[in-house]
Amino acid sequence: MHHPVVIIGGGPSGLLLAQLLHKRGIESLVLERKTKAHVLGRIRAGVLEQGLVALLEEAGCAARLHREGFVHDGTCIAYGDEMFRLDFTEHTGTPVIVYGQTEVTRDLYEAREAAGGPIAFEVEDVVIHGAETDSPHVTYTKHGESHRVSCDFIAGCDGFHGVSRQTIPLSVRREYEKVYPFGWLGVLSETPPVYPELIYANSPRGFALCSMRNDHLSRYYIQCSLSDAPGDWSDAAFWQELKRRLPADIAGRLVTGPSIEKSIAPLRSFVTEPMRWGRLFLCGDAAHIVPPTGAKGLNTAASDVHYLYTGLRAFYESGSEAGLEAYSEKALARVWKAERFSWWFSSLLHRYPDQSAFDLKMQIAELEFLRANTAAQRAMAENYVGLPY
Ligand code: FAS
Ligand code: PHB
Repeated sequence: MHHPVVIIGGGPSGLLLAQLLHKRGIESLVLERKTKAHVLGRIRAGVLEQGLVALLEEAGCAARLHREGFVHDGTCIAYGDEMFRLDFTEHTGTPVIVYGQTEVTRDLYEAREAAGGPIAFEVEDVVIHGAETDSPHVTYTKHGESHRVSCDFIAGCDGFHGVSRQTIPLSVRREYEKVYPFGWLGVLSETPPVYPELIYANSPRGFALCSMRNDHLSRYYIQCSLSDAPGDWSDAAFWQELKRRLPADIAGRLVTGPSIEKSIAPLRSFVTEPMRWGRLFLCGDAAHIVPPTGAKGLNTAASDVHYLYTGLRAFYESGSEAGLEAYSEKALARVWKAERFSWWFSSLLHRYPDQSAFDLKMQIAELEFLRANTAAQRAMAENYVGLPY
């Protein structure tokens, strides 16, 4: 069997690339390790940059997003009982859209199925062969049956724990990592959001984030110990701790309720270079991870997809390999800026175990400077709404 492009991973990166290619008549095969239900059951990102929205529009998958997504012109930052608003649209002319990654993925699956694009679920033992040659192929098993697919290119969209990055020889790969000494305990609850915009909070007890999915579905996070497990936190304990990390007037209006999802995500910054090896191209979490503080994970996966889609389209439509040759350098240039912003915003809002009294004073001084300085607010807004592709 032959497919022009084999896409390993049926998460948002893989599905978005598959749909964009399909719209240009470039067919692909998507290989996904899990079931569709499992992929859709993961609760992850919630904020979309305009660049990702534009790609979803180009893919023909943005109708529900525009119907149900929330346009947010700004966000709030709280510290102690203080809170100020940072206006994205005032500083950049651009808002963000709050619409869950689960829904993005659902819309992409719906488009893939409508287009009749092949997806193999529950695949196992995926192996990439000959990536450094002009005739690579991929083998995998499904329900005990072996498969071999030849292709022109392979897109490694299989996330941090996938096989694609591992296919690039260690002698070629350079990896950069920072592991944060805490995680995020996230709760999804069928309750109205506590505030019409997101609230990022730096409190003496640690970070907290108030987000949402719609008027009746809220998403909250609190910084927690890496030794915590979701089962260690009752709903009552979570709500009590969240309230203690928010300004009193916000805490007083929090509507609590049973959690319908509760999970802990470790925080790390990670980048692998290069993002290409021969005919293998890494996209999204397969190549890089950011702490979710800056809402850059999904959105940086989107810019990778944009660069790879553009390169593949030029190859198939005009025989030009320029876009593919430039892919890794171009994608990494934006990845590193997202890594920096995510690291900076995480450093500003979280409490670190080894933080000195001086370090704390620096955090508060930076928050006060951001609150008062237009240039600082503009810089943050430009990063948050998404730097140019
Ligand atoms: P994904 O990991 O989403 O998808 C990869 C897919 O490949 C998966 O479906 C996996 O099953 C499949 N796969 C893996 N190995 C395979 C193999 N060998 N063969 C076939 N398939 C294979 N980002 C934000 O912006 N905000 C957030 O709040 C946020 N929260 C997060 C919480 C958690 C717990 C995690 C892990 C990530 C979070 N992220 C967040 C980042 C997240 O949204 C990612 O950036 C986004 O899912 C990236 O999409 P993909 O690159 O498609 O990777
Ligand atoms: C979310 O709604 O899940 C979310 C929003 C903003 C972030 C991280 C997560 O920075």
